[in-house]
Amino acid sequence: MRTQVAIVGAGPAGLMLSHLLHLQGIESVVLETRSRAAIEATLRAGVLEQGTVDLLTETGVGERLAREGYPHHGLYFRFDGNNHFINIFELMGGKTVTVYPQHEVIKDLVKARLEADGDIRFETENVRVSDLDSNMPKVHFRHAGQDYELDCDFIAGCDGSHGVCRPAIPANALKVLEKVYPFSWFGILAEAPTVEKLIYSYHEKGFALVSSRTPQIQRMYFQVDPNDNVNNWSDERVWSEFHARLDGEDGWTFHEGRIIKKDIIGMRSYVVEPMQYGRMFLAGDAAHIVPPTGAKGMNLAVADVAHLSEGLNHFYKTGRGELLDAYSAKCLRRVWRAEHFSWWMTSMLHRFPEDDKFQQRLQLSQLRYVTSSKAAAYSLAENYVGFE
Ligand code: RFL
Ligand code: PHB
Repeated sequence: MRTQVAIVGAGPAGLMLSHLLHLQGIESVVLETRSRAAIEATLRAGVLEQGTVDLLTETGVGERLAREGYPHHGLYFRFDGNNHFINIFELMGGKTVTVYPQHEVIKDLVKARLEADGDIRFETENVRVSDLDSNMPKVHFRHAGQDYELDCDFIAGCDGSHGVCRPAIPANALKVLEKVYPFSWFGILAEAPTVEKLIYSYHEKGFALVSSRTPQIQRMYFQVDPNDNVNNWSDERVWSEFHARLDGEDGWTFHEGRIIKKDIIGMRSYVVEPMQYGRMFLAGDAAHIVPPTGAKGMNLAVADVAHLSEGLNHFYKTGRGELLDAYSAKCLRRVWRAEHFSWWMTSMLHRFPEDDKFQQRLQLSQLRYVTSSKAAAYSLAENYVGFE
């Protein structure tokens, strides 16, 4: 088998890359270990930056997003028992974020690829990459009971944080930079009427977040110990924890409803440098992880593959590799901005085990500053909406 670009992983990075390459007349094959039903049902991100929305729209996969997505004109920070609004839309002159679940983006991209006769192999096994520093790298895999060797010009490692591409790079060719946070997020999905804004809450008992998926499905999180277990949390205990952290003197509260999912999400930052080895390029979570506080992960994945597709297009049009050579450095500038923003949001909003009253006063002072200074709010808004 042969193709121009072999793409490992059908997450937002892999599918969007395949879609962008197709629009430029470049052939690709996407290999995915899970089934179509599984990738279309996995609950992940919710918040899309303006640039992500624009790219999906400009490339013809934004129709349902325009109909079913929820542009959020701002966000609330909740502290001192009150909500404090940051009007992102106004600060950014009309740019904003949109809530549209990641698995809906996946459905739209899979549909677009299959309608264009794109080659996506679901449920592949034993995926392995080789010959990365030659001009003809290979991907080996098993599909529907048969073993294949896929020759290609380039490999895109879009296989997430637990994939096979990054570990195939010799350790001495990569720098790994990592930070693990001393807490996790306990997340729920509940059938309850949602508030139309995101609410990031700081409380002595710890961080909480109110988000949504649809007007009737609420997504909420609160900070827990990283060793905690979903089974420790009955529905009653979950709601009472949300009330303890969210109820305040302003009388604002949220709706309770039937809890349809509970999960615990680890919090870490991780970056590999460079995002390339020979003819293999890493994109998305395969190259970097951010804690979810800044809502950046999927947006970074999409930004990476936009650069990668430009580099590949330039290569096939001109035979020159300078944009591909610049790929890693270009992506890493944005990645580190997002790493910093996510770390900053996380540090401002969570309780750390070593916190003392001094630290808490600093966090509150920062929150008051961000919600009362136009300069500070502007800085937050331009990062939240996506900083180039
Ligand atoms: P993915 O989505 O993990 O996709 C990788 C795909 O590769 C497959 N795979 C393999 N395929 C073939 N061979 C192998 N050996 C393979 N190994 C793995 C996997 O099955 C999978 O289908 O990576 P990608 O494409 O880089 O996308 C990254 C995003 O999924 C991730 O960054 C976001 O979900 C992060 N994130 C958020 N990002 C945002 O931009 N906005 C948000 O609001 C936001 N909220 C979140 C989030 C992530 C969360 N969790 C669960 C970590 C909220 C949460 C709770
Ligand atoms: C979500 O809706 O899942 C979500 C929203 C904002 C974040 C993280 C996750 O910062």
